[in-house]
Amino acid sequence: MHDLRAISLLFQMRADFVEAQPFGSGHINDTYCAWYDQAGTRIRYIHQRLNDNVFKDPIQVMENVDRVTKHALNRLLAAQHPEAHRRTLTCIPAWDGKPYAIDQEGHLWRTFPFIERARGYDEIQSNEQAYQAAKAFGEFQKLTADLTGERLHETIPDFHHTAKRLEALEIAICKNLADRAGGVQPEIAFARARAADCSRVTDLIASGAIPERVTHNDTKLNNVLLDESTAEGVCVIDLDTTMPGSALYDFGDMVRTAAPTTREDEADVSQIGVRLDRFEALVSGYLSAATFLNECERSHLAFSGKLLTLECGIRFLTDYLNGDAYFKIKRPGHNLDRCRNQFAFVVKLEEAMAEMEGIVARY
Ligand code: ADP
Ligand code: GN1
Ligand code: MG
Repeated sequence: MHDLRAISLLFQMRADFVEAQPFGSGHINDTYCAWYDQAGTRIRYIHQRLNDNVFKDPIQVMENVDRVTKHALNRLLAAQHPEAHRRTLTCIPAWDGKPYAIDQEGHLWRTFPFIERARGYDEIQSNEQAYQAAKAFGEFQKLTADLTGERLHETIPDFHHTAKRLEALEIAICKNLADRAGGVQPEIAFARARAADCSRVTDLIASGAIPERVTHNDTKLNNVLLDESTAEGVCVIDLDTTMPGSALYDFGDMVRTAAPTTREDEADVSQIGVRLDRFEALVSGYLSAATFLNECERSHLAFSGKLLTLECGIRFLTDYLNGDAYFKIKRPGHNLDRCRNQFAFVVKLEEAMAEMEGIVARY
């Protein structure tokens, strides 16, 4: 727990700090919800310490976030949206006017108004949620498509280069830093057997068949806040990886997180299956907004779910072998449970692939 009162003083809050608690279930940043007293009314903000082990250049991350959020707000204000400030993150400036502040230890913090009457879900509850989440991420891609100016920074180079993720796994196996490789031979074999899948999308991008687009790149279900009463997608959050990528990375990660029957760390893999009704809701919601996709992208939507799940499983396995240095864990073996869960879901997706492709073809 950091000293949030001290952090709050770094920003132009215009309200009095009351208290703060750790918040949310993100795997990367340190997130706090802080209550303030603003002239007698309680309001809350999110304070976040960016993970600078994951993001090697935090200021570049904030340059991207600032550009994207200002662009979104300008669009909403131009359209006279009655809830413009609820529909996008907005960075509260620090005293020097920058959208972030650096603490005494040199770590970067940012502050966002808390998006009220909305929430993110670690586990999906309805097809309507899947539809709305996918529509919101599709609309986000539409919004970022007309960002003007320089190319966004690549905040994590090769983030979704799945073949390079497999190479990183091979390096982790060789180094065997935590002496765990002996216990995960079936998982290693599982990943290696799918090497050809790993390079499929990057090859299509290299050949020009699939265009580079500005994408979110971390479209897990809890990175979009849905309205508590209507389920409408209110605000896309966690913009740290918004950068050039492929639409397939975004759709694939929605499938990974919104189409399984369990959450991503369920250890009982016999519980895991594909909800085809959820998948259909994702396709329908996403395509209602992402009207810009080309034929090659459309024909890989079903495959993208398998690819992103495989990639995430490879990343969890790599982190397990490296001694849990990247993802936050809540119990010993957590990354291995996550890896086994993802690989079990890959198997289920492989079994359902023809049906999923049939669903996409119907839209
Ligand atoms: P991480 O990269 O660690 O996943 P996120 O930016 O996704 O960090 O934030 C973690 C969680 O905090 C989110 O899943 C969401 O529940 C919550 N959260 C983040 N920003 C806001 C906000 N502006 N309003 C309400 N909740 C938020
Ligand atoms: C991380 O930050 P969060 O928890 O939304 C990770 C994603 C993974 C996801 C797996 C920057 O997402 O890439 O898919 O965990 N984010 C980063 O749950 O690595
Ligand atoms: Mg997140």
